Amino acid sequence: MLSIYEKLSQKVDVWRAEGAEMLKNNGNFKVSDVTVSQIYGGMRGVISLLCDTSEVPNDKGLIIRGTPLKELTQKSPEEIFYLLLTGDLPNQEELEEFSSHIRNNKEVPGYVWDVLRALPADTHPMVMLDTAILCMQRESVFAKKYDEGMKKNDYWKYTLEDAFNLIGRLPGIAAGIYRMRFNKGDLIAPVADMDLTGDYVHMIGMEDAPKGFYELMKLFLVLHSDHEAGNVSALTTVVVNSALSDLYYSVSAGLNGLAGPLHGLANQECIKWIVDTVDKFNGTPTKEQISDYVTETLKSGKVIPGYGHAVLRIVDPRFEAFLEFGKKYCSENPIFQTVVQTFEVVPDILKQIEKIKDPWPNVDAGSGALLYHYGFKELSYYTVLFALSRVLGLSAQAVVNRAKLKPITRPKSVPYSWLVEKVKSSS
Ligand code: CMX
Repeated sequence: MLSIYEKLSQKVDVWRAEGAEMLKNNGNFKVSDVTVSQIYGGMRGVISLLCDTSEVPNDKGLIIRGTPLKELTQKSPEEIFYLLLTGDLPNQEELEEFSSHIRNNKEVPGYVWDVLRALPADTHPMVMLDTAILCMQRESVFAKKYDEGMKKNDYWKYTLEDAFNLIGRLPGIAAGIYRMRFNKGDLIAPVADMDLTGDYVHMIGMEDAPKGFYELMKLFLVLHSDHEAGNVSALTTVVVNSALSDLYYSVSAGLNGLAGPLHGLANQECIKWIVDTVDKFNGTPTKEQISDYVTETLKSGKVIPGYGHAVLRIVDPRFEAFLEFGKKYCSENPIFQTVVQTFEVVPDILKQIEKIKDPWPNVDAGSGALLYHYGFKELSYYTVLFALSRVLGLSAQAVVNRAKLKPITRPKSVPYSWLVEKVKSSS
């Protein structure tokens, strides 16, 4: 059996040879044109990044290393991280060796808790998470080795070492934030040989939660793990990491983007909207009532959270996976029933609004109701869970990018006057 470092070393040689060959033979091959609307429209659809960990075709949804998400929902986050990194699922021996790197890094340094305790009591949990990650930068092995003059060829190894440190510690940090921020009692220490999901459930103090909670957490950590490189959190991480800012700097930066309401915070916004609907109508609302509330929300200038996507043009398979889970474990719950009813109502309304390109639910439309069912009612915490999972993809992308010797990211910007001249001169 090869260790993860040996396995990746072999892959890295192949990836570099492939990249060199591609550049040598096709360096000037034109892949896409960019229109003025794309420049104005947040670079939507501009193909300009290479990302092998996952792809998101608009008619299929998330595919991780060539395998559609639907075939991966029973896997553990450790297996998914291995797959994201290497392109293969691990066998039992490989998984054991790989997981040991995560397990050996569970201990959260005391100064992290001191920093978090010093923050104002009403600090958003995402600020706590990003601050905790950033303050551990002093421990980056990559930064230390860089100072010592490591070779470019080795960047990926120390990025991976930082990734193991970060991913090993994050369940404890995320659990600690939950207990601290919402007055749930003392911090709970990790258990040395527990898997990532089990230890997280243990450390938030929910080991006695009703049947299905462990499975939900495992599913949650798998479904949010990666979504190619163009989304706000991934792109930010890619850009910051390309400056050779280590993983602590880059992941913390990326997660600040995840904290926006149009991105990861949508799970918090969505469950708020669903709970408000149930409160307003004293129980599971009828379809007519939901329809009225959707109209009211749109009229007030707000978006319907959990619906629409910058890339997808179908029901997000991640939403479908959550829906399936909910039907199995909490079909009688009024909050979950409202999610189901909303799904039956909202797409038809959004389809009538011409400017909306995707009327379908995304991952954030269903996740919150399931957490809520298990008594996890601290809504502002939900994006932390998204982050706990997304760090797998952000880290894997960084390791692969360093393995492929990618240079610093530096697209070109132009002023308005340049556009005017360009358009004029071509007419
Ligand atoms: N409700 C109301 N209006 C919506 C909408 C929704 N759910 N989805 C899109 N629109 C609007 C946009 O706000 C935009 O309006 P303006 O032109 O007036 O600004 C217009 O329709 C066109 O948008 P689009 O091209 O269809 O979608 P974008 O690529 O610009 O945006 C997204 C994508 C996700 C930001 C948008 O659909 C949205 O705001 N959805 C609600 C928030 C949400 O669920 N975000 C989570 C996405 C998944 C994730 O990253 O976690």
